[in-house]
Amino acid sequence: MLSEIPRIAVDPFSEAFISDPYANHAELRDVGPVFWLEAIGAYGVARHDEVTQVLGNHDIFVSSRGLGLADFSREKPFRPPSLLLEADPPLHTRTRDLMNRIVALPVLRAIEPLWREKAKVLVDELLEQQRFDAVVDLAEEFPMRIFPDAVGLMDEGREHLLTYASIVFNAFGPRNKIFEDGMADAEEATAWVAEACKRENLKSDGWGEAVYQSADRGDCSHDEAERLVRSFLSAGVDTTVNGISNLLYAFTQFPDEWQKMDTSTSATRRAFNEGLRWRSTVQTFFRTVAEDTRIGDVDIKEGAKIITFLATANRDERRWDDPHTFDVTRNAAGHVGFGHGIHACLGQMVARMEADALLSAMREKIARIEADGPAVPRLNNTLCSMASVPVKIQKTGN
Ligand code: OVM
Repeated sequence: MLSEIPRIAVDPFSEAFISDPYANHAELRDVGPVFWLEAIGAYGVARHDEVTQVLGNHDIFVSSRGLGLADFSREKPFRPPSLLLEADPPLHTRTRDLMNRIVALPVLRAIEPLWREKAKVLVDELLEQQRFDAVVDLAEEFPMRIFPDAVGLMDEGREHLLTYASIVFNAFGPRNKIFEDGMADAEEATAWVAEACKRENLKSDGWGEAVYQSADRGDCSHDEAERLVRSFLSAGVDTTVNGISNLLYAFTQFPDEWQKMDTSTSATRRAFNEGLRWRSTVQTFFRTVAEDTRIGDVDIKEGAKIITFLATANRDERRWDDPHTFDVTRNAAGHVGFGHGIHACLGQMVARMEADALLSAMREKIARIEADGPAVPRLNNTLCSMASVPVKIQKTGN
């Protein structure tokens, strides 16, 4: 019964909340297993158990009606829906299988040496300075040096990628000031992305062209291929940029963790996973309730929106020991920073490989990494994003 549901006033898309999301998370977890958010007119789940339950039940908590506050069955989507993110089976099964093959392990293995080489080059450049900005000089720089090339994007205009992604991630929230502020360069960025996804503008050896070759084989239409390439551009850059930014921010907050990580893939992999748990890049995603259901003893009606607080679940003391501590030796497997269930991040192996390459190159040459002034957040309705993380480093061997 509705009256039994805890109702809360917190607005997860207010500037106050987004400027410091972790300050408000305990209330979301503690108020109950499921709650009603007055400010946005949606249900919420913030504990690890309920978040995985909702995400695991994709037939009831559907994606095709949008991953944001808007219900696509009633409101026009902000852009033509993603054929992966904003799709349910059977469409999702077909597009996901196709895209899984494009970023399959053998493909990644083949490209890994190049990424490791590029990571070393970037780290050598950074070592010439003792202080740098871990966001601008590193977290934005590294993915931009490798990912657009892997997709085979045209060279001109790649700077629009970050603008476009921040618009897409803002659009999952309400049309608030954060969204409007991000729309300043929207037209140009959106037009560039539309051009960049066309087959004639993609290089012949990249993942983009590989999607079109799947279409040639009949796995999807050529129009669908264009939209699937758009998914690489939407989800592949800002996510890894902020994943790396947040991880380096974690190291500035827990500087003794750096030495506990060695250059091995098992160590860097663990650290990156723990970084995503401790400070999750994608903070929230919605589902829409496709048929009347229950969570615990709460009745939930068809058509309701429900927001899953992924980042909050990743610090749930019911699931994790000492959850607010960033511990590179922790096994953070089971975190929901990459989501959970059939929609779990398609690019997670790509992201992990980027992080491994970068962390191992850094750890080899850097003995200590510390904050060099206050970090500056960048407000986004969905992403936990950083504008600046100033750091100072000590090289190994001196
Ligand atoms: C897409 C897409 C866009 C944003 C995020 C995302 C986290 C996917 O266009 O498929 O996944």
